Amino acid sequence: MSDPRVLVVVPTYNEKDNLPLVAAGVLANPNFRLMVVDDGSPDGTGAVADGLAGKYPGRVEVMHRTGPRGLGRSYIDGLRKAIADSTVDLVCQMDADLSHNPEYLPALAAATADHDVVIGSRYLNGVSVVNWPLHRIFLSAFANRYIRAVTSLTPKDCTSGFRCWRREALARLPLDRMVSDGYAFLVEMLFEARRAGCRIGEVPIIFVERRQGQSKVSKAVLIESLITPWRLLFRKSP
Ligand SMILES: Nc1nc2c(ncn2[C@@H]2O[C@H](COP(=O)(O)OP(=O)(O)OP(=O)(O)O)[C@@H](O)[C@H]2O)c(=O)[nH]1
Ligand SMILES: [Mg+2]
Repeated sequence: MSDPRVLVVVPTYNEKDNLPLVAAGVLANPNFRLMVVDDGSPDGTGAVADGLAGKYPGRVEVMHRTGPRGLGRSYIDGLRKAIADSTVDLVCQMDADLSHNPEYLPALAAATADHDVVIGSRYLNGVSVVNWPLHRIFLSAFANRYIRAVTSLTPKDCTSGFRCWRREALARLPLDRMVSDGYAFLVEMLFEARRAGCRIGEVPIIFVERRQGQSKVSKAVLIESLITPWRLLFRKSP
């Protein structure tokens, strides 16, 4: 695929200061477009996204969600729309808090030449995470070992939200039966990707902890990520 057309889907909740920087990084690549999926952020991120749509005509679309918020829900809505867009070859997903440097996007996109989904991975060469307290590194490293042990998924970083999919591979996932909403949603996507026969690859990234804005990691999300691998394992194929 020479010069693939790429749509980058970014879920946002209270990221008004980070989003313009992410947009500039994404749109520095000529064939890239951005879809912001905002969950009615109280800090006005939705309006900032609308402003970016005006600043970059035809290259930024904004989905304003209402009703219950959630990372998984937002991804399902955004990715459905991306899958239906036949002008798109590759669909990327990434966080809006600058932990995922947009400069890695071309490398992720290039690696889809021989993979259906490519993960921007923190754990390929040891641990490449900047500014995380030690307990957070242990938690994430443990979570990944646990997930791989239970599900026998092979990627080193199953909870990374930085990914690039071939659109037609993404279209094979049964998004309508996905059940989880936090990080677990990301694991569930990989689980279903493997089941759908997708070739999963990884490229190394350096992950930098957010500098602005607040973390949304809750106890409920952590508990969900402990339970979900087992749920997936015992879920029958369609
Ligand atoms: N639409 C939407 N986006 C969300 C929601 N929760 C988090 N996000 C976004 O999802 C991405 C990842 O969330 P983060 O809060 O950064 O999660 P994290 O990286 O585990 O935690 P931090 O340590 O705070 O960075 C960011 O772009 C958030 O703005 C939500 O409920 N709805
Ligand atoms: Mg983050």
